[in-house]
Amino acid sequence: MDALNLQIEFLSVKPDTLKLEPFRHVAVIGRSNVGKSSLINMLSKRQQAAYISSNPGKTRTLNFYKTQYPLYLVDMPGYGYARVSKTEREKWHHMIQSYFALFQDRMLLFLLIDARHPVQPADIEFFLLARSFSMPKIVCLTKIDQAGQKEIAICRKSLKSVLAEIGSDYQVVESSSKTGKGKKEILKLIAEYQDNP
Ligand SMILES: Nc1nc2c(ncn2[C@@H]2O[C@H](COP(=O)(O)OP(=O)(O)O)[C@@H](O)[C@H]2O)c(=O)[nH]1
Ligand SMILES: [Mg+2]
Repeated sequence: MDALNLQIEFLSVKPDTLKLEPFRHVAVIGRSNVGKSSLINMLSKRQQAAYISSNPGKTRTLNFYKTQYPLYLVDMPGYGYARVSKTEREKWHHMIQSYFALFQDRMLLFLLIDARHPVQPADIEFFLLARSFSMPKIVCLTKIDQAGQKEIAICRKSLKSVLAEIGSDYQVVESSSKTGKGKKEILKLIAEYQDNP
């Protein structure tokens, strides 16, 4: 598999089970602007498959893409954007919780973290939320092309200590949607997940 063949399926503000076929999900989440849509585009044949927002905090829907496996790739709404009201934040929380609750037994989760910075409080909040759900989880350090070795080391160190503290275990990969770094490895992880009974 050298790329995913993405087909936009539908957008939904709530995980709409009626419209979903019984496929597995690969969900992509992280702070707004961390590079979720860019990563999805990197993995896909059609480079502009996923919508890259010029307006952070705007994507309030779960964006489902059907791939050739078949499998759903899901671009999730970002978190940690400052200019979001409390009500919006609660809605977001509710949507994520119900989506995970419904599909945790057939989902692989990629949590994206910006390699240029240490893990942020909003990421820690998400780690705590995700801890209650059973799906396999992978951290992807993004924007590696723009991060110095020292920054990457600081990011990895803070990640390690947060994960140790909350008792979670995540595999870690690195990516750059600019250079294509991580593309092969991530496609392989997805293929392995799909092949696993
Ligand atoms: N240099 C660099 N820029 C990136 C990378 N990934 C995303 N970006 C940029 O970061 C911004 C936000 O990306 P986007 O994919 O929309 O983030 P999202 O909000 O998480 O979906 C855009 O301007 C992208 O071009 C990367 O790996 N390297
Ligand atoms: Mg996006």
